Order: sequence, then C-alpha cells, then structure tokens
Amino acid sequence: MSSIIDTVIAHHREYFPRSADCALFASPGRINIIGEHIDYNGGNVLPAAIDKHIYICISRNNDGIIRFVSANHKETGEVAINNLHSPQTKAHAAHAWWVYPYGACVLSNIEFDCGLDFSFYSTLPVGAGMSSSASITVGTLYALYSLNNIIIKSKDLALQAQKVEWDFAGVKCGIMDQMAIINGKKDNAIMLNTKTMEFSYVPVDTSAVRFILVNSGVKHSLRESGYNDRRRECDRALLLLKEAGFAINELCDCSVDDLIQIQNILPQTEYKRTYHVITENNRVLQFAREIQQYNLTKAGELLYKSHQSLSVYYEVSIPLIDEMVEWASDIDGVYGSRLMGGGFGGCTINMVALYAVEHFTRTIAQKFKKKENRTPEIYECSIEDGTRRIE
Ligand code: GAF
Repeated sequence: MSSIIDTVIAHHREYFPRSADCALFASPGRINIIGEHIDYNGGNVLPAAIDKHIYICISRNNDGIIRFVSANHKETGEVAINNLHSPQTKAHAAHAWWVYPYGACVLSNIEFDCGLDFSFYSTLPVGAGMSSSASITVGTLYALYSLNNIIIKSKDLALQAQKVEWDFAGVKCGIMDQMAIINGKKDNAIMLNTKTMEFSYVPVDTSAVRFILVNSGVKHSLRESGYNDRRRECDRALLLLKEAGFAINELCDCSVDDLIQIQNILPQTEYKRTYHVITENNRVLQFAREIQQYNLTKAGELLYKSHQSLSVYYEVSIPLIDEMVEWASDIDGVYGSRLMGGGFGGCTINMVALYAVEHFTRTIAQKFKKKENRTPEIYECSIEDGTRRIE
C-alpha cells in the first residue's frame, strides 16, 4: 500500500508543488457477479467492490479555483468557485473526463470557502465495465464530505452520485454501481434490493472461487450505447402492463409465472426486455442461495443463463463477447461466464475454481489471440472494501 500512496502523492505534488497537506482517498471499481440491467427495474443485484481503484488526492489552495488533473488524462479542468454553478461551466464540463468530480462538487452543495486541487490516479481500467465513472464520483463526494466533517448516509451519497451521472453525463444509470462502491466489504458480495435500497452481505469464499474479467477491448460507453434505449423500453413495458391492470410499481414486481400473460400484452421488443428482467431477478436470488450452500456448479450455470438472456432477450451483447463466453465454457474449472455491466463490449466475468485460475487465464488468452490476433487484458479481481480515506 505504501508504494501506491507515495506514487499518488508524488503525482499530486508534481502538478501542485505549492500544496502542503493533502488527503488521500481510494475508491474501488466494482464487479457485478449477477443481476444485470435490473437495478433500474427494482430488482436484486449482486455486485462487489474490487482491488482496482481510483486514488483521489486533495489539497486546499488560496486561488478560489477548483482544479482537476489526472495521471490518466492529458486534459486538465479548472473552475472558479464563483462559477461552479454556472450553466456555461456545466456545458463546458459535459464532454470532459472531469465532468464527474465537477458534478460531485456541484451536487454536494458544499459552500466552498477556498479552492481545491484534485488529482486522480487510476488503476481501474476505463471503459471496461468496472464502473470508473461511479468510482470517481462516489470517491469525490466521499472526499468532500470527509474533509468538511459532514456525516452522510451511504445510501444518500450513492443517490447523489447517481444524480451526477443523470444530470451531468446524461446517462440514466441505476443505483447498483454507486451502492457497491460505497458499501464494499472485503470478501463479500452485496445483495442489494434496488427497490428498497436495503442490502446484506453474501460471503464469497476466495479459497474456492475467483472472479476473473476478460476485456473484449471493445470500448463500451454507456453514453453511446443503447443503455438509455433499454431503459426507455423497460419504462414503456411497465406503463403498458400497468394499463393492462397489473398492480405493479416496477417490472421486477412481476413473477416468472406472470410471463405467459405478459407475452399476450406486450409488443415483442418490450416482452423480450421484460423476460430478461424478471428471469434475471430470479436468478440473482437463486445464485445467492447456491453459492452460500457451496453448490458452485449450479451457481455457475446461472451465470451462463444470465448471459444467454442478456444476449438473446436484452440484446446488449456483441458477437465477440458471445464467443468469449463460449470459449470459457470449454475450459476446465470454469463454473460460469457472462457479459458484465452495461454491455455492447467491455468485459466478461468468469467464475473460476481457484485451482484453475492459471489454466483459465492462459487458455482464454490463447483462444482470444487466435481469433482476434491480439492479447486481451485479463484482471483477476479480489473483493475489497468500499471507498475510504487512506492518508
Ligand atoms: C451500468 C449502470 F451504470 C448500472 O446502473 C447497471 O444498470 C449496469 O450498467 C447494468 O446492469 O453499469
């Protein structure tokens, strides 16, 4: 840990040589074990915070300016605290990487009495579906509240971070990523009910299984993808079902038994989306039961089913990811594999027996290289604590 702290502080001092004391925070990325595209339909999801982070270093300045620099981006951002809330500043930030920490500063509603220098240093890949945007936003809010000695509930902080994505980046994301990042706990997944926002921890025995991500290298961007389209399709399905007399508030209020009736009500696209949502919600609950009883094969099968549903019914996969899941299913020691995150590229998540990790990594890389003529990035993830201050 100390070497990363030194590196991040050195990076901060390079940009801000006049900075005296700086505070340092670590905000993780997340994996989602199962429960995809149901966090905006009132479903249950099972994400976990991981050992890849965005480090956030902050120091005060006397210039009345908030500055954002990053070791991972050339562009830097600067906003005078007097202009923080101006529409021009918001429009200027909209397409910059620093839109997230900027949006966090605005929505925190903190009265800034001095400027702040922010530097970011990331070990979390961007665009791979590990939620770098939620990580930086949650991390910035956490850092701001912590520096100002403000106590806020994790749920409220997560909702604010979600609002940053909605209002500043134009992505109508769900609440899973923010809740996973703020509430992460070592060696535990988070069973989150996105309807009630209640959650509990589900222990993951890392001496039995590991979660390994394989990056397709196809850059997913929720902004450019059909994410918002999918959301609209679900909203429409909900509306139509309500009009047809269903007493529901969210699509996940329906049960698998309702699907026969639903098929007669909804147009084909809306039916397919609803089919995925309802069956996926069921799979999450089943998965949590199986993994806690060490039925790893049964748990893994649910991941394959989830992928099938994301590909065929929710239509957020791409041919390369479908192939990657297929390749994984042929490798010894793999319990399950599926597309992870918003889709249209990004990573697969693979549930692999501890003894098979090396074999899996080598074999999937070979298969990938043979087909794509390039080596994929592979991340073995350990499950870690959520956003915290480290210095
Ligand atoms: C993205 C979103 F940000 C999440 O809220 C969630 O909907 C996910 O895609 C799909 O499950 O990560």
